[in-house]
Amino acid sequence: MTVALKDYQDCTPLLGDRAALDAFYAQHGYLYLRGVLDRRLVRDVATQMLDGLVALGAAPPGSTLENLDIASFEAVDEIAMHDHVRYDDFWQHPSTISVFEQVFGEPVFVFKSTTIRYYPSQAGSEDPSFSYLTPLHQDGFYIGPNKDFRTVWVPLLPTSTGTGGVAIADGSHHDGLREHVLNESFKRFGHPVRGIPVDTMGADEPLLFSPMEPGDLVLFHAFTCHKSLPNLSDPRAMRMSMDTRVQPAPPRPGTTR
Ligand SMILES: O=C(O)CCC(=O)C(=O)O
Repeated sequence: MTVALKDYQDCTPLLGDRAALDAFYAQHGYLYLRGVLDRRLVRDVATQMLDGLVALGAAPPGSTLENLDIASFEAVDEIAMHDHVRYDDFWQHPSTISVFEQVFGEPVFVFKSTTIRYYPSQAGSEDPSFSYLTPLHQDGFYIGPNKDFRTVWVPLLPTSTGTGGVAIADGSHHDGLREHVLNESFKRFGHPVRGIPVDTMGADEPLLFSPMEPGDLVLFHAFTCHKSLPNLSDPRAMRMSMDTRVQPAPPRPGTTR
């Protein structure tokens, strides 16, 4: 039985209202902003990902963003894909930085590391594999030492409950770092990863998910619990997204903030 998840709350109307934006983030541990990124730039990254999948033989030549499909995520050389997708041009673009600075209210530093995700539908698959997805976890468990970064998650193609994406546990950042236990169902570079046992979550921390469009973003706290939702779309559609981490920029030498 699939349980319908509640929607993310749209925080776009709060942009420009510093106190309201900060209050929502402090209470919920995330912000969902719609249509704030330059869609042309997002499409450029999507096209680079498409071109990479074609160049590596995962998708047939002539594939378009509208009909793209691949047989398997795991069969694609993820390291080689990073040579095709110029995500830093996107993250460092003045229009993208300006959105981050509105959210943080100060200059930002964008991490040099990005995860790129190109997940085909596994609807009807006889032997579906979801081990490359993420279990429920906090990025602050994996990344440090500082915990003032926020994860920024961006769809490159429209997402839906079918294609999946990232589900966020509302308000789950409040209790700090949680225990993560080894979970053999999920692997990264062949090794099992740690996750938060789902039954430890509170009733007041519901999982949220909303369909997203290119140009939207969802951003969340280092301690916000979240997990992948699988791509089971039917009709088949690719899930293409990327995520990085952003934090306040360190003050320049000789200056204070
Ligand atoms: O995109 C996903 O499937 C999961 C994202 C995630 O776990 C993360 O950004 O840490």
